[in-house]
Amino acid sequence: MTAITLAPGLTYHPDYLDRLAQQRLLDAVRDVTRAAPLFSPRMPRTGKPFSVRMTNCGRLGWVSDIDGYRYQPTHPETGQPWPVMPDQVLKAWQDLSGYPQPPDACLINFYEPSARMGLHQDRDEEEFEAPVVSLSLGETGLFRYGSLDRKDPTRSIKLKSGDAIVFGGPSRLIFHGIDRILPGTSDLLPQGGRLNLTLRKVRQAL
Ligand code: MD3
Ligand code: FE
Repeated sequence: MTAITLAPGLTYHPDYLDRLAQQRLLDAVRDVTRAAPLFSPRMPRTGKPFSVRMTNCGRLGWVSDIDGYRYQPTHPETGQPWPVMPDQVLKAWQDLSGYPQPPDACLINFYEPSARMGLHQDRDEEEFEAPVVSLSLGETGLFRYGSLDRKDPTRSIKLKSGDAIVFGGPSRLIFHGIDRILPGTSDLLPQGGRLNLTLRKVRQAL
């Protein structure tokens, strides 16, 4: 399979999942959202809702509310443990991460056509030696990434349904975000929108 190095530690795998694998992953995501419904995370301090809705699977899930960002073992609204990570997700991690332990968390972001995610760093994890693996489904997202300094110039790439991207090593803490969703770019999700799964090792191995 083709892997394109965009920067040290940043590899892009276009069309990593074929259409059948995308459909199977979508079915697995639907199973997760039935048990752990999408919720609207809120900005710390202000309580303003994100435009992206989220859920998680795996032993830990990322949540955000007025008290802050954190990983926790239960859904913020149902109080239930997160569903187990689907086998397909674990297999993608084994294949792409080069990391010896399984991920602790799989954050599932759902973008309606008008949703976006501002430029940020992912640093709520304790383990930065492990990469973050991202899988995209549905409509194309215009993804922007920069460097370790917010003020540095950025580049953009389109993440389309089935694409995978891995951020490790010197790219693990780069600024990144989703500027917008490109409408009409996929028929995988009948109602449109985009799903992104990010697989993470959160806790350091003992
Ligand atoms: C670079 N998600 O959930 S995926 C996020 O498409 C997030 O939903 C975006 O940023 C999305 O935090 C971007 C690509 C991505 C994911 C994790 C990263 C890029 C990353 C972690 C470190 C550096
Ligand atoms: Fe992020």
